[in-house]
This record gives sequence, C-alpha cells and structure tokens, in this order.
Amino acid sequence: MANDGVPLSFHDPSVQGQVADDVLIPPAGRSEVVVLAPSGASTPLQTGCVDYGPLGEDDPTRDVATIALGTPLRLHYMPSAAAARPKKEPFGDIHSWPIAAHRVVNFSEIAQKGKFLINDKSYDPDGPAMFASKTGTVEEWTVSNYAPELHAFHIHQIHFLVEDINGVKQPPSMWRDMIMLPYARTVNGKLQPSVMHLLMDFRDPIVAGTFVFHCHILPHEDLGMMAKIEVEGTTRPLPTHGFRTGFLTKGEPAICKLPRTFPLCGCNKRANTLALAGSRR
Ligand SMILES: [Cu+2]
Repeated sequence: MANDGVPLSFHDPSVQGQVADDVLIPPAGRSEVVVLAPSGASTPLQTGCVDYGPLGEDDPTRDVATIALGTPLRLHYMPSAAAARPKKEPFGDIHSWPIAAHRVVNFSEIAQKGKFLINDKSYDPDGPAMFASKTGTVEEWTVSNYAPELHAFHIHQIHFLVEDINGVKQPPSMWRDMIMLPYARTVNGKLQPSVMHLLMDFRDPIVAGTFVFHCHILPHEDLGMMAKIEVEGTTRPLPTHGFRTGFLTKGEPAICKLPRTFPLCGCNKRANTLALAGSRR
C-alpha cells in the first residue's frame, strides 16, 4: 500500500496497490502491507537472501518472526472509503515543474583504508554543506555507486521520485526517502557504476535548513558516507501560521519563516512541528 510513508497512489490515485510475495525494504525503509493470513497454524516471516555484492556482507535467508494464528479478530472500526482515499501529490505533478538544478552524487569507498565517501569526500560535521538548494524547487540528482557492494541512499526531510535505475524506467509509485544503490560491476575489466536518476522534491515550504543525506548502512555512514545539504527558505512569512498550509502552486515562490530560527539538526522538520505546536498554546 505504501513505501516510506507515501501511498502507492500518491502520484496516480488510480493505483490502488500492488500484489507481491516479497518486498525489498532497504535499511530504515518502511513498507505498509496487508498480509493474507497464512493457511497453516504458524508461518515464519522471513528476511530473504540479499546479494550485497562481492565486497558486501552475506545476508542469508532467516526467520525474523513466527506468525501464529489465533482467534479471528472482530473489526469494530474501519475507516470509510472516503476517509481512506489517499491524497494526491499536493504540489501537483512533479514532472511539470522546472528542474532547478542537476546534481551528481557518487558513492565510493576505499576499502583498504576503511573510507566511505560521497563525491570523494568523507563527512565533516564542521565543514560546509555539499549542496545549496532552495525551498520550493525540484532538482534532478544522478546518484551512482562506484563500489562493488550495495549502499543505501537516504535523505532527511524530503521524498524523491525514482525515475530510473540502471536505465530501467521506474513506475510512478516510486516515491521514497530510501533506495538501495545497486553495486558496481566489472565488465571487460572496466568498472561500471550503477546509476539512477531521482527527482528531489523540495517544494514543501516546511523543507528548509541544513540536513543530511547518507548511506543508511550505519557502519558506512559512521565511516564518512554522509554529506550536508543547506536548503534556503525565504524570510517572507507563511500566509497562515499553520503547519503544512498554503501549499505552493506552480511558479509560486516558497515561503517559510522557520528555517533559521531552530537548531539545524538533521530532524528539524520535527523540531519545527513541535515548536509550532507549542506556539499555539
Ligand atoms: Cu553504504
């Protein structure tokens, strides 16, 4: 039904869901699914074998839980069809927006030295942001993996639409904030990085400040595979003081008075929300 908190119908309401026997969930990814009850008395929920590449760790199939059927639950409440109807992409079709910037993001590593890099740089918490972007815009990022193992691209604050992976066009339901980067392969003695194109959605006025994008395989992140992005809001106040109000229409400049008034941690979206809730009292 949904991935990373975004319903499959977010872009196209006619998409009501997908039927699948298994779902690839990256580290820190989220999927919402309805499971048909298994027929047996108890059934294992398994994490399947994932090929992490020649340099990656083995990740074999194993049970993570056992599902045992009990007495059928009687559902006392189900939302109405109208209430359950998913909201459509609030800023309109992302494809209809101009691309404000094209950026290249290369994941690589120097395995012998234990270095994990983005654009040949190791994360420096005191260093400048790698990219400067603007609230109210859409950017296209070309993200490549030059390492012979999987990495997991994640960005705080926003979602992105995956356009293609290694040249294969992706469905319009591919809104994520987590995506596995296929590992690089060596073909005829030449390293071939994986490549994907992402439409990065900075249109929400609440998206502003300095935050990070990184590999969500945590040892990689901790060894440097992380970078900062600084998203500049505008100082013009929101039309109303509400949170997630005044959605932008196409061409309207982004408006947010919040970006620099709160500590710029990686999760200032939540900090902003809490601060707004507090200010209403
Ligand atoms: Cu990684």
